Amino acid sequence: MTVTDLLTADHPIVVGVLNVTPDSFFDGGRYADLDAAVAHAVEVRHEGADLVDVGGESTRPGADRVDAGTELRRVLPVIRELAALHVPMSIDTTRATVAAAALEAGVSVVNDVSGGLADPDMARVVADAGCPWILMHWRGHSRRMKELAVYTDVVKEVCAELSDRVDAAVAAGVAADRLVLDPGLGFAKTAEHNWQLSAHLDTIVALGFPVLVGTSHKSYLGSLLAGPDGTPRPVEGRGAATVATSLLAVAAGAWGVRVHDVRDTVDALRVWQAVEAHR
Ligand code: PMM
Repeated sequence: MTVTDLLTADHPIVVGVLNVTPDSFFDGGRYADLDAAVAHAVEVRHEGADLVDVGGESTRPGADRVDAGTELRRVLPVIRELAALHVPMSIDTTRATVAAAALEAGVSVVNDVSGGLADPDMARVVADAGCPWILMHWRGHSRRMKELAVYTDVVKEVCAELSDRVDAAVAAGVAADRLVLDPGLGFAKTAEHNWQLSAHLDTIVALGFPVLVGTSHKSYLGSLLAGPDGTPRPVEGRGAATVATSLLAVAAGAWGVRVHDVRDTVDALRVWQAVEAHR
């Protein structure tokens, strides 16, 4: 499947997460070793991931930034090996230099959690490459995320802020049919904001762009599933909730979902597709 086909696919897109970081909240440290990272990406591809999203900087709330050199040293060896194995990839970065090097090394999609806000050069890199650009809703880097979670009407504001990012991307020369929008669940959002956005995902879908949703193992699922003493469900125990939120997102019109548990998500989406085929 070419990248263009990916954006117009007639099945829900599954993006498998590969964080080559020591400190991501779920898979941090697991794939720091090159062989482990490559093996995991090949596995999630076999499980049905349409894209493997390679990231070299943790975006968990409160995380400190790493420099571009560190990010590149983490992601480039993995990207080069996976490109040789023809694994389709996106690069999860907010830096234009990292995106450019990753595109050069073989990724075909840029996943920018800042929606182009963090680096003024990102739009030019994407426009020059002509590649798809996932614009996530974002209000600031991880350190400041919590204080930025203030909304009067979260659905309206996220739609308006995403539309601003679309306008900026198009003004910078990026083709509108290359854009994917993402509400950015967990990024400058409280649990209540995440649930509001999930409940009104159709409003974001109505903006007319493919919509990607990432709920995988995020902390609001841990809060929802807290035990009787209020202790959040640990990250490893949030798999079924991730499948549920991902399935609901697709049923509400999402183009794709970004998950760690690719096999379970693909299975659930196959069930959904079988039912849809009988409507
Ligand atoms: N979430 C994370 C990282 N990158 N990208 C997009 N487009 N959407 C997301 O929701 C998203 C993302 C944080 O999760 P991780 O630490 O498990 O990668």
